[in-house]
Amino acid sequence: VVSLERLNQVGSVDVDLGCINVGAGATLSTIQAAAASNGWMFGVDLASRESASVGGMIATNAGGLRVVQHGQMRQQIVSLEAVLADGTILLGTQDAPKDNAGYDLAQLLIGSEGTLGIVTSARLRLVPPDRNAMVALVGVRELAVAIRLIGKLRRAECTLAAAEFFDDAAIELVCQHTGAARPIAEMPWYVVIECVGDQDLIGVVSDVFSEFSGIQDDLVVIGSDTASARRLWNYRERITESIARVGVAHKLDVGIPRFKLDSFAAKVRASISGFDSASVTLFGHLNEGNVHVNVLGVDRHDEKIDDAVLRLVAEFGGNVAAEHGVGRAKSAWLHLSRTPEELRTMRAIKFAFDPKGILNPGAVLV
Ligand code: LAC
Ligand code: ZN
Repeated sequence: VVSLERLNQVGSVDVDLGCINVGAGATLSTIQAAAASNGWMFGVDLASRESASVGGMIATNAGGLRVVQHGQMRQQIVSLEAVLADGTILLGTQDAPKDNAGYDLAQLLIGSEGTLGIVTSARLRLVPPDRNAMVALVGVRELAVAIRLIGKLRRAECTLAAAEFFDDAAIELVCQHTGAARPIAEMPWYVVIECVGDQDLIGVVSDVFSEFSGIQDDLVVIGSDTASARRLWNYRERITESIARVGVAHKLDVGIPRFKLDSFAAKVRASISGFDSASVTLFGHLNEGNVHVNVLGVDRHDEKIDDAVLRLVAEFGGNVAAEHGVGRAKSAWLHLSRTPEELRTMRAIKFAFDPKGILNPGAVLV
């Protein structure tokens, strides 16, 4: 076991270039604070910002709440330092963001879940901070409506910074756990959006909503100051902890073609209702079609439910690991989203980096 916890150095922000060098053990919130105090922002945000380390975020290509605006970890890396299986150190210290000098080894290591090398430090790209922000929570009957809505917001006079969805089971658990009141009448789905920019954001967003026949006025709540925005975000950010209070859930983190989300949700609920005492909560990242299927009430070692959900994902042309990685838990199902040719190529890469198979054995590829 290798712990990188003490590699937690956070370098000074290069204020002109918008970059920062950090050790793999630095936490996301430390990096966010360093960026903010120098007039910059880090482009990735996660609900687990206090505990997530940058090394883990790189190893899993973490996504989180702002992928629609700034992309995943993959898009935030200028260069990496990594140690390979035989002790070789790859020093990617150059500061030339445009770089086609051979294969992109850093991008290959990002998302490889520690199976190709151990990332020890990184030079991160920072982004300009958001100006004004406004948050809205919207109730919709179908996710297809919400997808068309965010398509309009992405073309409006503001920047769509986040678009997160959750079902009624999720909001019910959050209200029970946190004591918060329901923000609007009961609906099949809720979407939290955040828009940023210099404009009159409420005006821009209200115009988009009013042109949009699928959205009723009484199903929209707007948070324009920090406190009300935080209150709306809590309905989304506190889902995971609210589920954990009830029990250990089976968590399937999957990607579904976006206009098939409604039919996927219906099928997955029907499939889970066939398991005694199982209950399901669906939430996730709308613009990426990334659904977190959380199933409670099933023995934690019983993999039948995982198998049923992941096979359904494959039928929908989705992927079995959208942002939490494959690890050991999902490796048996990787073939559902990858062709034999892709798997063969992945095995060849693994063998080239780690012929003895000592790095995170059993993860990703079985
Ligand atoms: C989230 C974590 C579970 O989106 O990925 O809240
Ligand atoms: Zn997520």
